[in-house]
This record gives sequence, structure tokens and C-alpha cells, in this order.
Amino acid sequence: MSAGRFITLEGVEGAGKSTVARFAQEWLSTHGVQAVLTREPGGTPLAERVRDIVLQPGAEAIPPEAEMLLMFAARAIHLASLIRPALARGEWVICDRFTDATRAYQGGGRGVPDSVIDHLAKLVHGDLWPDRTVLLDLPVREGLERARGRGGAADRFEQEREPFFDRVRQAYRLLAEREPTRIRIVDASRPLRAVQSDVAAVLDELL
Ligand code: T5A
Repeated sequence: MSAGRFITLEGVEGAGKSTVARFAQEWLSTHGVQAVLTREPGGTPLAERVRDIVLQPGAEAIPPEAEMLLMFAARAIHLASLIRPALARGEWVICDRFTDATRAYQGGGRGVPDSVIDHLAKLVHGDLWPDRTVLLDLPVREGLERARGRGGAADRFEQEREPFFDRVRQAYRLLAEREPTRIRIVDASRPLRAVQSDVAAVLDELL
């Protein structure tokens, strides 16, 4: 049995992660690979309950450290119940966000020290890191406009102001600079077809 592959998609709000995740699953399927599609925070019934806590706007503030711990709590559940078992069965996993999101949002955005996040990452997933991460990069304002264009109520993160997302975007780009083999930047401001073509090229490398 060949080993499963772990692929993650990252980027600011509205970058196109969910759209590209569905494309990646279909593209792999036409190349004979069945992939599980999942997301963070969430992915299992219990982790989705943690997602509700962390995304729903409420009267009580969530301190940055608590926000980070909730992300890792959901991740630990997701890894144990879905990601690790799927990879062990030789399946591919496509995940909409993972620990790079914690580094970008809680690290870059909220100012939690990298060393703290790295320590928790080691605790929760040890040496398991994605085989490839596609960073869908675009100006923050464009992403927010796309996300708002879908309608629906803004979640707790979507209520943040632009400077927060600028820090998140910068943090993502720094991560990609540091890990160019794993993290591939795709210019997500282009038409979807061009974005999909670049994503297909990244997937092709793994086949
Ligand atoms: N979070 C998460 C943390 O803070 N720390 C963590 O560790 C983790 C895991 C999750 C929130 O949690 C935070 C980050 C997030 O704020 P979420 O519901 O997953 O929230 O929301 P987002 O990740 O922000 O995702 P969105 O659903 O808002 O956006 P997507 O998935 O990036 O974008 P998508 O695919 O829905 O596309 C948005 C719109 O744009 C169109 C689509 O059709 C859609 O209408 N579109 C394009 N239009 C033109 N050109 C293209 N190339 C397009 N691509 C997509």
C-alpha cells in the first residue's frame, strides 16, 4: 500500500481555499487518487463543536492564548479521529487550513510567540507536517470582498480590521520564504482557471 499524502491549503479570508480544495479532490480523482476533504478548525463532529466556540461572535472576548489552545484542541481531535487514520490507510488528505494558519493568525495576527506555537505543534502533531501546502496569496482587501460577496453573517475573525489581515498575510509569506519546498505560493488574485492550473502542477509533483 502506498503512503497517503497530506496536502493543506492556506491563505487569508476569501482567498479561494474551499473552491480550490474541491478542485484538488476532483483533479486527484481523475488521476486515480481518492482524497478525503476536510477543514480546520473542525473536520469531525467534536472538532466542529470547538470550531463553533472559536468562530461564533460573542459578548465575551477570547484571549489570544485561549484562541490558540482551542485551535490546537480541535486539531488534536481531528488528527486522532480523521487525519492520522486516513493517512495510515494510504488515503490522501486535503485539509483547508492547518498549523500554518495558527502561525499566521495567532502568531502573526495576535502576537503569540512563535516558540509557543512551535512547542504546541510538536506536542500535537510531532513530525507530521503536510507534504505540500498551497498558499493562496492575494491582497487582503480582494479576499475580504470575495468573502463578503458570498453573503451570510461575519464570523469572529471576519469582524477584524484590515491591519490584522495584513499581518496574517505577511506571516504566511514569511513562512513560505522559510519553507519553499513545502509551501508553494500561488497568486490567487488571477482568474480561477489560472489558479487551478498552478495547483494541478503542485499536485502533479506528488503523484
Ligand atoms: N483560524 C483557523 C485561525 O485563526 N487559526 C487556525 O489555526 C485555523 C485552523 C476559519 C477561520 O479560523 C481562523 C482563520 C479563519 O478566519 P473559515 O470558515 O475556514 O474560517 O473561513 P476562511 O478560511 O476564511 O475561508 P473562507 O470560506 O472565507 O474563504 P475561502 O475558502 O478561502 O474562499 P472560497 O473558496 O469560499 O471563495 C470565496 C469566494 O471567492 C470566489 C468563490 O467562488 C467564492 O465566491 N473565488 C474566486 N473568484 C474569483 N477568482 C478566483 N480565483 C476565485 N477563487 C474563489
